[in-house]
Amino acid sequence: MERLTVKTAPIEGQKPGTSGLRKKTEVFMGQHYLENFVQAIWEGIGGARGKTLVLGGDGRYFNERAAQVILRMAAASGVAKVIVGQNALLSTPAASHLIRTRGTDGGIIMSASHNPGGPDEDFGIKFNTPNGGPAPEEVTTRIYEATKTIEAYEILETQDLDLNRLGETHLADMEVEVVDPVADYALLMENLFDFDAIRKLFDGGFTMRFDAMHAVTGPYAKAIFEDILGAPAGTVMNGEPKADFGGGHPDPNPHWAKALFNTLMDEGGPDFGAASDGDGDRNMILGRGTYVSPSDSLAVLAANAHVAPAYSGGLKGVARSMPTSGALDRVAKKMGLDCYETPTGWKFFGNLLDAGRATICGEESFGTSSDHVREKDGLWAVLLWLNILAKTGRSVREIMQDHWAEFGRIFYTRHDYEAVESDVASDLMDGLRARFDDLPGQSFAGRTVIGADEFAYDDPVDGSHAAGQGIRILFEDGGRIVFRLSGTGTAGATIRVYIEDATDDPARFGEDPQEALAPMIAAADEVAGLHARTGRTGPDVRS
Ligand code: G16
Repeated sequence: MERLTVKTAPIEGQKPGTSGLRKKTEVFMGQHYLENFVQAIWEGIGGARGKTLVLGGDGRYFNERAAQVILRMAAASGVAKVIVGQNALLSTPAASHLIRTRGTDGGIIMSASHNPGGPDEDFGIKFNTPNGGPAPEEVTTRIYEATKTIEAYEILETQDLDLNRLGETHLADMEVEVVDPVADYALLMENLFDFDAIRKLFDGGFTMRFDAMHAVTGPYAKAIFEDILGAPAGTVMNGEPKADFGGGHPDPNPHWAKALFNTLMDEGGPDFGAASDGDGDRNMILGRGTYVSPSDSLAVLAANAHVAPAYSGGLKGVARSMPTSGALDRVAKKMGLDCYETPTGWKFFGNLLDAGRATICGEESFGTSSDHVREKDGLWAVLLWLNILAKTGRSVREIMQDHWAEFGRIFYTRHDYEAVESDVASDLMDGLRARFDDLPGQSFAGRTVIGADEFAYDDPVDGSHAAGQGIRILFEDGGRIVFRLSGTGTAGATIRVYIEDATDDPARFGEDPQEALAPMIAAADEVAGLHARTGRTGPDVRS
């Protein structure tokens, strides 16, 4: 085994986005691309020597090859030990859990999350810190700086390791432990929730369909729902992880999980439906004839978490990303809980969770979780819903009706305009910025603006400041439109338009959100010139 120092040069564009570095797979497979970024991670975390790291990914195309390269680079740079999921698989929440329980120095997760996979699709890498959470901006900035000055990287020249064989082995002086990716995580879930109550629910004939979207959650879902909780075989659909996610887009929303969505909208469909994304950190919740928006799901989970053993003592506080609806705030107010508003990106919740200021966090982008890990956790959300259904004996539809009756309803939708030319997207944002002072008092589609600004966040724990986190336009009567450019896309720019409007009128609770929000949707187009500027007649994805 020879240790090589390979000369390289900086490659442009290795700046981590909302969640690590995401690029086209062919870019990642280009000469030195992966190696440069991994070497920059070592620099960004103060060197790799002597560290213990976790490694795993969502199984997309290039996952195992990348793992072999990372292992050889880790060994060459003096890493003491790597704990790697079998066949280089680990869901993001399972990786976060391993990083924490094994007391490691962090981990590398290979995933582009909900983005499609394959040679012509996307790949990604992110570093998580010893608390199990995505690296904060201070660390990703150091990594990015290192990509701009890199001159060489270290790597071992040796054969691939057999990552299918569980147990310990060595790569030069580095210990490699190949672990079952599911076991520790399943145990964690069993400790958080009332599995007996959920088992009884399934014994009583309760029906569920979980769409793993041919992504990493399949083996976790089969083990937990079918083997441990006794749901019938077939409860998990698309449970076989595939390198290209079966040609699909592993994004659990009504658009990309359409087959599941349609099954649940049928009055003869199952009682409960859920889906997860490429790396298992997102979730979509459905009941028969009922779609639960992620913002509502977060609010329902916060309001009812006490039925699960792990949260029976109450919550320390809650948090949501800024574009997420105010449904959570209403719950927090009534329950006397602190409610934090953070920028988009799970990394911003880390300090609040570590400091014990929040127990449950969530985002409109189908992410919810608690302080049991430092990532969002798709199966956690599904299991908490199951625990609530089991304990209350109510259906998903009834739970939503009860919730709105108690807290009022906030209609919510997100419209995404994908692969817009970057210049067009930034002009649109700049155009709005230039009008912050003029907008208040003006009316759009019959709704009057009362305020406009750009969200910035001061972390209450470490005082760090994050500016430019989304443009907010507030309307009278509680309506809000947020414009933001996605930080996870890999082609052009994605303009996200988040639209919400509140009602306390019970006669309106049953309305379809797209219809209820029609005036606000029109206002969003009018105020930003969305269609005129982008040349589109509507969004690519509505969720
Ligand atoms: C990541 C982040 C989330 C964020 C989402 C969308 O999720 O972890 O916090 O909400 O991206 O970000 P953007 O709006 O910038 O595209 P995931 O599931 O892709 O890792």
